[in-house]
Amino acid sequence: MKVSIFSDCHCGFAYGEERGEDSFIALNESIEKSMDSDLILIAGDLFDSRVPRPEIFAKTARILSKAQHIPTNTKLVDLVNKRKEDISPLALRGVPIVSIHGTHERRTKYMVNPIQALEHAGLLIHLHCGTAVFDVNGEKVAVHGMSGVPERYAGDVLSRWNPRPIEGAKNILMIHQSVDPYIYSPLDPPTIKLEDFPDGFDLYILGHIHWTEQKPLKSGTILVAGSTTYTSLHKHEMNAKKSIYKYDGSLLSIPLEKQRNIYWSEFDFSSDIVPMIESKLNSLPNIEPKPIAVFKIKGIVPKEMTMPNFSELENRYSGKAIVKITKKLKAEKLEEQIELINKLREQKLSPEEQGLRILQENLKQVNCGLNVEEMFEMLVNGETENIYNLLIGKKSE
Ligand SMILES: [Mn+2]
Repeated sequence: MKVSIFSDCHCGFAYGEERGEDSFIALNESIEKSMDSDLILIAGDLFDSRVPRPEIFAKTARILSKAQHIPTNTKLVDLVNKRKEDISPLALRGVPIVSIHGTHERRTKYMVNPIQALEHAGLLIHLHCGTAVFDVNGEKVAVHGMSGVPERYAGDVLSRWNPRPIEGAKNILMIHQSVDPYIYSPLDPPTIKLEDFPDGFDLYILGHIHWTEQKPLKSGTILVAGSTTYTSLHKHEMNAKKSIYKYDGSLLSIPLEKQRNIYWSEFDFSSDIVPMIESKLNSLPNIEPKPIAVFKIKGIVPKEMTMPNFSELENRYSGKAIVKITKKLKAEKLEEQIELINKLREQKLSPEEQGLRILQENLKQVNCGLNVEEMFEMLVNGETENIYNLLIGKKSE
């Protein structure tokens, strides 16, 4: 029995930009490297957004469909908290794919998220607080999946679900959350700790975190699956190449060869900062695809010095690398500029996200205790009647 595992492909990330194909190249390589497996597990954030445009959805669907052309002896034999009629027999051809949805794909329960849409299309099996048991040449594998929920509810959802290992099977538990000590964003603190995972599973898979790690946990092993491509860049991601994993009782990591190399440098600001960056850039090998060169600069810019033109530097070397220079610099006249840039960056949020943020702020003030995300989705869909009923307590969520 061989199970392929990967996570956080973020298909559609930076679509139309220089790195716009990277996510699809990574998914394609992940599927191709899974052709000798009996089952494929995806631990959430297959897509980069909740409503991917048709070009992105179709491209992703087409890549996934390749797994259906490879014959296997994998059979679905049992389901817990999942309806058989929701699974198309088409999804059981070839190497079946089981996926949970992640934070980037989450929509309210009244709506179809893109992972559910792929399930409707017969391309995969979607789990949320449910279990699918497979038979592979007489061996049983039970996949237990909890999709991404807002961090503040995650602990409750997990304990209410209370998954139990299936006897006589290899038991794999897959979730997509921050789990202390694996925290994706300190602004969104976790409500699950590693020790809160239920006992008795062979493998615990954690999506959401874009760097990778594995270590013993309880009766088994935890795999922090990491992402298959670079999105926002995190220092921990520099430690290992982007990979998929294969599990047959033990874990094997299979590096993705087509992902970009990444180079990470940190400098303190000084008068010769530009030549320092240039010399680092000049030393990079000329390779395809172009590597990503990240520079983090911190320190204080003396009053008499003008700020070097870093974007000129990024452009000048754009033939050789994708250069990302980020600054944490202090200088009086800079403060205002930085504030403006931050505001501009904020404006890159989609109108939906902007709206959600405003609604969140307003509801925080009235302290009404309603689920903001769900309410916002309903607003977007013009379901004002539902909201009104919720507000006057006529209908429970
Ligand atoms: Mn992610």
